[in-house]
Amino acid sequence: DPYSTDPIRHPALHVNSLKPFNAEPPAVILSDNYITPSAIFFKRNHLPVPQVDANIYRLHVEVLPGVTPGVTPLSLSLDELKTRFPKHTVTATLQCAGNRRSEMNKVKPVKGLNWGIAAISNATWSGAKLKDVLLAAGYRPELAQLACHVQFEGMDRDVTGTTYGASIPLNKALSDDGDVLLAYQMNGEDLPADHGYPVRVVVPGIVGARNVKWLGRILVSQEESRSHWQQNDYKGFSPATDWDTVDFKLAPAIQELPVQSAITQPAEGAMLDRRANEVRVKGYAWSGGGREVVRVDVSLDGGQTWKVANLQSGEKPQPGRAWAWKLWELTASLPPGTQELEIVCKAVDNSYNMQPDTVAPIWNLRGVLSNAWHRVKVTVKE
Ligand code: MTE
Ligand code: MO
Repeated sequence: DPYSTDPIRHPALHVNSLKPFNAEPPAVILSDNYITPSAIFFKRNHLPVPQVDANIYRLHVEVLPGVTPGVTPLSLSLDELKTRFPKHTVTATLQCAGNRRSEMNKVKPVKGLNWGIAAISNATWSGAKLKDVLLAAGYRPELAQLACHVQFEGMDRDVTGTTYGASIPLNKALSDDGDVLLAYQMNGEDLPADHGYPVRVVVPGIVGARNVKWLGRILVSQEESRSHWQQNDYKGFSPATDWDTVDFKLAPAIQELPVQSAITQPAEGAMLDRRANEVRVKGYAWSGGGREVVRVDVSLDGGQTWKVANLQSGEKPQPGRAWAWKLWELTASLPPGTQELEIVCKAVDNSYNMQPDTVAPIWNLRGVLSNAWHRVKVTVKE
């Protein structure tokens, strides 16, 4: 059993799949902490967790091999990665493209893990800047004509020996404001096995799938990663596209994610006590590409009337670098005479992107990019 060496996990996690291990924390506890404790941070593995010996670990970096004669591939030990490059720390939210897939599944069945609203978490990551490592590996601005992408290869393998892989645009990797890290720490400690020990890529503002764990190799190239997950998965399609007509070549790989928010408290089906007179609604909001969430609207009547939620005040992010989620809350008086409330939330980012009101128009066969208004039905007990 290739999974027999997988690490032990926190018992509170809701498991979507055991082998490979995929799990999310209970939604009600997700908003208890701005920084998600690593033990309950959602876990999304496609393959068995590889056992990596940090003492013999090497990170291989190649810039346009075959195109740039004279540039020798760089090979770094973990220690060299830690000591040769300045250490940077970034707080960034990771979200799986399949977060909230279960809501799409209710409209019409989709293929994929049936994630609830908690395939998203927020952590503090520390490591070397990818840009610094690429420069050390021989990248020079003159090569910008030839190179377009940075590919990442994981050390996790399927039965045929194929590794997990993904790529991002080279611009994102080279941008001083892109904050792409080769992270060796999560929340101030060594990366846990499930999160990519000893090194993972953290690409703030970009879909989880490109944040490659157990990083073994980096390749600056003319092409995107040839991996299944870059080419034939993690792409969005029209609701009209089905498995008979889908052509994965026609859609771009998901990179920046759209604006998102969800209600973590109260839970679906909760019973509220009329005598309490009020209801406290909590949740998270986030947008991709470093766009900052500037407002969250909450409705108690299915979207007919709205109130503005309080966004947790934190450090003001620099423009274009809002990598972390915002937790929000609203305490509202219970409307008189109603036994059932439909609580709804929707977020707005600083490009005034907003979430669509319903799921059906954004439904897609793979169940990705599920970001419709989040709706929670609760009852009021007299
Ligand atoms: N990297 C490797 N090597 N193998 C994987 O299976 N899964 C990806 C990404 N990086 C994956 C990977 C996906 S789809 C997501 S959403 C994130 O890791 C999840 O990161 P986490 O498990 O740290 O939450
Ligand atoms: Mo994912």
